[in-house]
Amino acid sequence: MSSPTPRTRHRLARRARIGRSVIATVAAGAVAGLIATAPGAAATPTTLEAPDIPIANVKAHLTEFQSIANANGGNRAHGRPGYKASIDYIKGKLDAAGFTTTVQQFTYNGATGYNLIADWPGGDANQVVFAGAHLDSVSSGPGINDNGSGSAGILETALAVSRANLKPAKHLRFGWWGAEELGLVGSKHYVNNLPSAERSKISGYLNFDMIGSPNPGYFVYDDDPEIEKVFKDWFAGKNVPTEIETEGDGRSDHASFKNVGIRVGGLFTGASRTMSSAQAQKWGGTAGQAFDPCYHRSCDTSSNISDTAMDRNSDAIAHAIWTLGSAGTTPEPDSVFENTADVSIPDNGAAVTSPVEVTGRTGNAPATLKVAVDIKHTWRGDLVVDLLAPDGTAYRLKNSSGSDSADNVITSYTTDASSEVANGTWKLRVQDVAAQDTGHLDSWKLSF
Ligand code: DTR
Ligand code: CA
Ligand code: ZN
Ligand code: ZN
Repeated sequence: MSSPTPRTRHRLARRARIGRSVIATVAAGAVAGLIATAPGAAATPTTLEAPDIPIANVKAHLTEFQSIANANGGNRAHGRPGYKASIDYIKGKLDAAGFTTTVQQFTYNGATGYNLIADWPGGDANQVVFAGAHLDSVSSGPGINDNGSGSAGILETALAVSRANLKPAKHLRFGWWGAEELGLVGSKHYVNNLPSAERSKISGYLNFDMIGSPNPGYFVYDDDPEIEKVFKDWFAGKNVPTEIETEGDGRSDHASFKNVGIRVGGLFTGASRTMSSAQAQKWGGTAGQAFDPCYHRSCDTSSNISDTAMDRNSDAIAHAIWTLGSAGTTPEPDSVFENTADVSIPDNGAAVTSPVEVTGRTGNAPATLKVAVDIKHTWRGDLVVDLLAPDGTAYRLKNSSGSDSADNVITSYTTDASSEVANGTWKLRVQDVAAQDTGHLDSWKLSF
């Protein structure tokens, strides 16, 4: 292959590169691949539409909470039998639906309290989308709106996840808290006992406390802007105006998560404050009346619910779970698998390879697998470059070209590797197919 007079390459003896605490020794094709990974990425961004949450199912849970209160002294308060019966009801539904459930006990005011945590198997364990609601009532009543409504809304959403056999990119977790009415006791206990490494995996906590008020307002927490937007956009799509929840932070369990730096959001339909005439105009409620006139009273029963508000908010919860659970809503840094060891490329000779070991991925490689190469070589037209999948399948990245006399191949390719299992030993194969002009592979990396 005619080529300019090859420059003599005074290549300094390149010591093996020390990269990210692993030393790779230089040898053609027999290199211990260097693995450098950033926190895990998610799978291909897919946001499926959430299903409608059947309001009849939600109401059935509220009816059950009412029955439990009726059978247990009229309430479901911390330390009372009605609370534990509520936990057992929800746990039974979730165990039957395939969730991994955990009951976390704590003691407060001399009584045993319970948190119920339910994990939907699968998804990126490093990105947890968490929906929660307190399950306890005050001792003066059954607490159907406060907070059977939030508890039922996330329960039916969890059951919808199971019915759909959803496989979100991120990991889904649901929580029902004890003793919120006594000072966010259960959720504080959970967060305080969660190692910081586990806290950092929670990409967002969504709180639902009073979402079925009989004279409802539609309030969206104005904490994390991304979570807020997911809710506001959904309501806007339903032509339901929303307002920012202004009853102040600290008023419910999201505060336990926010206080340790976790992004939070949520929905609220109002408590003892009264609806203004402007609000009544936009929401069709009753001006001058409290959003929930039975707040913390014995009349907070299953008739103390707006079915419209309960339905809308349950569907909004499902939308948020489906949306935030998919990839792409909070872009994560790519997982990068890199080998920086130099490999000499014999002039007009045999192909050489350089491996990387991909680990920790689930499923197949993406349809847009990024391959970045850095090859120092005069007259790059001599070179053919392939990506070899763990099963040996070759993906051609670069053909040789007699006319391409420029130096070096420092570029990125994207290839559809979606038919390949992600984990395993991937290789870059480089061959110089023309005499004269030589070079070496400097480094290469795969980004998922
Ligand atoms: N503290 C909640 C009711 C409540 C009052 N303001 C807000 C704001 C946001 C969520 C909930 C609330 C309770 O009594 O459970
Ligand atoms: Ca619905
Ligand atoms: Zn309350
Ligand atoms: Zn509440």
